[in-house]
Amino acid sequence: MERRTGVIAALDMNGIGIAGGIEEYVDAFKVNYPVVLAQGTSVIRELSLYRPVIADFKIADVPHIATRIAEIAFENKASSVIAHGFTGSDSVKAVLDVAKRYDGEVYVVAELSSAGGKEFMTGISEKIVKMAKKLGCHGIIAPATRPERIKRLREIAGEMQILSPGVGKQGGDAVEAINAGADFVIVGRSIYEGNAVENAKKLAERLLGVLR
Ligand code: BMP
Repeated sequence: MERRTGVIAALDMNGIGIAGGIEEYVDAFKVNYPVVLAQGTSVIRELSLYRPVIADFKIADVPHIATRIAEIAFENKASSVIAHGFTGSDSVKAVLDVAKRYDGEVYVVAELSSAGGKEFMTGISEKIVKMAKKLGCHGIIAPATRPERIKRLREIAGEMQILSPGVGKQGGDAVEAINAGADFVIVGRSIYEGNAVENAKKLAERLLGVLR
């Protein structure tokens, strides 16, 4: 994904309602189940007119179902999808095969930013990143709440991009995440709660100085 500001806006509650005006400060929009289940897949198409859209369906199913989920995302003009990696390589490869047909990208969750992410996922995330790299995925999702994990996972990820959620409300800091090795931060509530345009602008300006 092309980087300008390093900010990915997570439009979790209201797709189109929030997007207006923030597009110049973000590199992509990320949509998630709450917004797609409530507003329909057309929200992906509409947002894609302004910025690339990451369909965050955290795909975690057997390969033929993973394939179909990815197809629906790309058919609706997503530029990339997020898949889980704990499913194993067959499901991730199925998603990647679909992405290739659409010239799209696949990002794989290494470990969740929430406290529960440490219970199981920290223990397997390095293996997940190795698998994602071997398969030729475009990037991984690593937690801004634990910059030391971003640093460690960066050593394994090599050239893959790191997208890092958990900034703001979850306790992580955008600059710390970038300095630890993330390429982008994924930010939801700290943008869309309050004045979204002002919040996105401030964040983009803050990151300007630290993007490598
Ligand atoms: P917020 O900035 O409001 O905490 O939202 C974070 C966003 O990033 C949500 O869309 C959530 O699904 C996503 N996310 C996360 O918080 N942690 C992860 O490990 C992976 C995610 O995709």
